[in-house]
Amino acid sequence: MATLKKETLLEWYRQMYLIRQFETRCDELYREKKITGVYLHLYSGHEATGVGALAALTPSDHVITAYRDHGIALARGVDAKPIMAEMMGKRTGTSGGKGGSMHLASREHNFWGGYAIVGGHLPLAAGIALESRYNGKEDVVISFVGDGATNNGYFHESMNMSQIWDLPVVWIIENNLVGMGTRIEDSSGQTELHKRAIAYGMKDMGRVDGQDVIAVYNCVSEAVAYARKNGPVLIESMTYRYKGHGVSDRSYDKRLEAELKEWVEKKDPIQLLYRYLNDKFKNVLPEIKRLERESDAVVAESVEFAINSPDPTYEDLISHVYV
Ligand SMILES: Cc1ncc(C[n+]2csc(CCOP(=O)(O)OP(=O)(O)O)c2C)c(N)n1
Repeated sequence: MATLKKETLLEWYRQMYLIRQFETRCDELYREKKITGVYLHLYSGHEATGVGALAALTPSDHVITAYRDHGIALARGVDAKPIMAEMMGKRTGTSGGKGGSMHLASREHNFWGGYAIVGGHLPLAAGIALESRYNGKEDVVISFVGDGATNNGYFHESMNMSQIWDLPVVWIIENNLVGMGTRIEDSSGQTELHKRAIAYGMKDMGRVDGQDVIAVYNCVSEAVAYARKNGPVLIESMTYRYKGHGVSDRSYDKRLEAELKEWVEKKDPIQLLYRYLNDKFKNVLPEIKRLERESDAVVAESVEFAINSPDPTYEDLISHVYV
């Protein structure tokens, strides 16, 4: 395994810190009713999975995910300003303000969303990979999927088709142990979700510590290289959701407080990388602090931009729609 440069690790730290700050600010803006809508799903706690995985891709590869998509968009390099504007339903948002937080997307970044229907994006991931394979391209698709989606039909159909057609997809299950309020052991007979690969004859990459950005990067890099040449693989990234299912879900299950505390105190992905950087490199702290200040400014500017952006017009409302 190649040794990772200090600059690379600092860049990952910057991205993870930016995502955390962005999500924390979104939470506040929702309470202030500047971001509206029924749901807003925060990525806090999951940062190392998104950042480590996307670091294994090239710009021409593809990314798709479900509704917990803000962190994925940021890790893919989408500018924070149009993301925040989309949260507020503004015209300058990534989807012209018509999608909201669950429907971020950027063609320029080969980032295809952002989907609200659980598992609904999985056939799309297979379709994007089919285009790549059919046209003799080398591009790979990373498709994130929640543990709660692994028992629905979209999941089974997409896994199966991707294997039959040797499609270049890296399926990454983000196992945060719960789908809304249902624990994985109450919804799955087999709780080691990576083992689903066996049923499809697919390469099973096993479990990875989803809080360790380096471990995620190493695992996904190997998976991407395999998928580019051979076909699909399945990875299960073990992670944890720090907030309720969505920000309107304030009733965090009290029974989970001890579990949450344990993950935050012992396995926080940002703290783990912070400690690693400080142990490994001399005098890295000023650089870390500079990145934190810059990221704080990026978030503040994105809020400013979004607040001062115009609402969509009536013409916007009736454009880009089929019917
Ligand atoms: C087809 C469908 N069924 C049910 C829902 C309601 N729903 C939204 S999120 C969710 C739980 C999904 O959990 P998981 O896939 O583990 O993702 P996480 O929220 O943990 O990121 C459910 C049941 C939905 N949006 N779509």
